[in-house]
Amino acid sequence: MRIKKASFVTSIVKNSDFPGRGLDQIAVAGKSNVGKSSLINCLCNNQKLARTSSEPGKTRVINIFLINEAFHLIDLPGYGYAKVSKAMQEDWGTMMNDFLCGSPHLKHIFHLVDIRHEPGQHDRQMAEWIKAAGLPYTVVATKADKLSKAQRQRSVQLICRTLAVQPWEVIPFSSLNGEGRERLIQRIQEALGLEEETP
Ligand SMILES: Nc1nc2c(ncn2[C@@H]2O[C@H](COP(=O)(O)OP(=O)(O)O)[C@@H](O)[C@H]2O)c(=O)[nH]1
Ligand SMILES: [Mg+2]
Repeated sequence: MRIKKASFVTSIVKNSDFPGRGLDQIAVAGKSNVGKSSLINCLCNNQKLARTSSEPGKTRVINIFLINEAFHLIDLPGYGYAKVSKAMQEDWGTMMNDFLCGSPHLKHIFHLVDIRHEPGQHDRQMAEWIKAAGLPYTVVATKADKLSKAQRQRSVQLICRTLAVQPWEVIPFSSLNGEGRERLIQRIQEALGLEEETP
């Protein structure tokens, strides 16, 4: 599959606010600042599509993008930002669970974690919710460009242990140099049951 066309559709607070024309959905979840918007821009080859920020914690809405007129790519609100109040953290939990359990069109989740850090409490929580909802997922280890090959291997092992996932469920990724991009597109293709394109 090639991503030929990508556009912003809308921002919502609950999935039920978005009829979505019955199109399949692929969602991107992870901590604030982990690189969700950058990943969406990298997949779509459009640096201006999703707004990225060096200041974490800004996105409290679900942003929806339409890809190839065929499916929706969904930028979920980031979590784990220290300055957010307890009430807001709880809102996040409700929002996430509504989303994960309430969308029959949701086909796959990319769960992003920073390759440099051990996944934290919120990451573990998110992983549990995804598994509990029975959704197919891929753990994406972002900012892979920041580590050497050897460091990276150790990090992926730590991520696997902390989130209780298998190494083949983790894809190292860099939005800076595009590493892992093809594998993610492959995952999307499989999740949507699309045919391989003949060149
Ligand atoms: N080196 C590097 N920086 C990245 C990568 N992905 C995101 N960033 C930076 O991390 C910051 C947060 O990225 P953003 O996509 O806004 O994160 P979000 O809050 O999860 O949407 C920005 O300053 C990005 O430039 C990556 O793969 N490599
Ligand atoms: Mg973002």
